[in-house]
Amino acid sequence: MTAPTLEIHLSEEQMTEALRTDARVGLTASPKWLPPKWFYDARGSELFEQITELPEYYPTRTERELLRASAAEIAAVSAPQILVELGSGSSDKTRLLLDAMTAHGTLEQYVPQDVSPAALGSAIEALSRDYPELQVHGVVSDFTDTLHNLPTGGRRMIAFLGGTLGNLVPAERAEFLASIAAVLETGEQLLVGVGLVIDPAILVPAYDDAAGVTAEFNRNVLHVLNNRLSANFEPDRFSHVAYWDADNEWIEMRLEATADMTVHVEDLGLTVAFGTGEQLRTEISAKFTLDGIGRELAAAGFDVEQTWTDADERFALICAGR
Ligand code: AVJ
Repeated sequence: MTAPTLEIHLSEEQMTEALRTDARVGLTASPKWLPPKWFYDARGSELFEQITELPEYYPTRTERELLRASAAEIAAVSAPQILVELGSGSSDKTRLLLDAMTAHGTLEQYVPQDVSPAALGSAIEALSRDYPELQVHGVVSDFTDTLHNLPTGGRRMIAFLGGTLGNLVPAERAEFLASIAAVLETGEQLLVGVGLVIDPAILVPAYDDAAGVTAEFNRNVLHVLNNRLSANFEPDRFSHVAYWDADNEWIEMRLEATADMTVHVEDLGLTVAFGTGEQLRTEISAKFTLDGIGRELAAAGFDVEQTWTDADERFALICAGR
């Protein structure tokens, strides 16, 4: 077995610097907002893993079943030597692809990328134990800048699963998909998993579970600001809001101030006032129609080769080629 390697492309200092910029911009904007990537410190990644087990949170288990049903076909049509996964987290579902691709006999290298060193470190240890023939090389970075350092030396597939594409706003998505298309060569593919537009009665509870795990995950971004930037947020004085924006076809997570508050962010020398009822936007999670995502992929320069959906059409897995 070859020992897994971990490349830190985003050091703790760079990460804090990026958070400083995002916090300065987002907390002084009106309305206030923060990018969703800051949920994922060790505790946030752990809370996200708990979300994936919740009865209301259908995306993970739906995508897992789609991968189970399609992995052999994906391995046969793409036959990659290198699988790069953006936002890999625990890489748990990806094992279905790794199983199929190693059984198919082509896969040599797996390159998971994630913003959380804690999640990635434990994922690569477990993976290289369970896939001794595979070279496992983890990359800690922001997924939007991983593409500059894409591995070469074999046919590649880039997997972007879990509906994470939906955490980008449309303009960011267009730019990101085009940048993936730009680094892939003819015959290489993108495998993308996206949530589909469904009945809000099912969608909203997936982001507002009865046990309150998503609420705690949402408030975790305030703990991250406290820990990394010496802010003094009182997370328990913010309530969790999951709002379905029907026009934009996305879920918005927000944190609502339950009282008038003044928060100090020491590292920024910034004082921020919240009025009672004021909301801070922490995430958008866009849902797609098959036509819509097909158009976005085509605009970026991809050909949709194959699409898999579950029987209830809640989630889609799309294989798009260059
Ligand atoms: C799996 C990261 C895309 O948008 O569904 C889960 C994260 N946010 N519950 C999603 C999330 C709230 C999530 N991603």
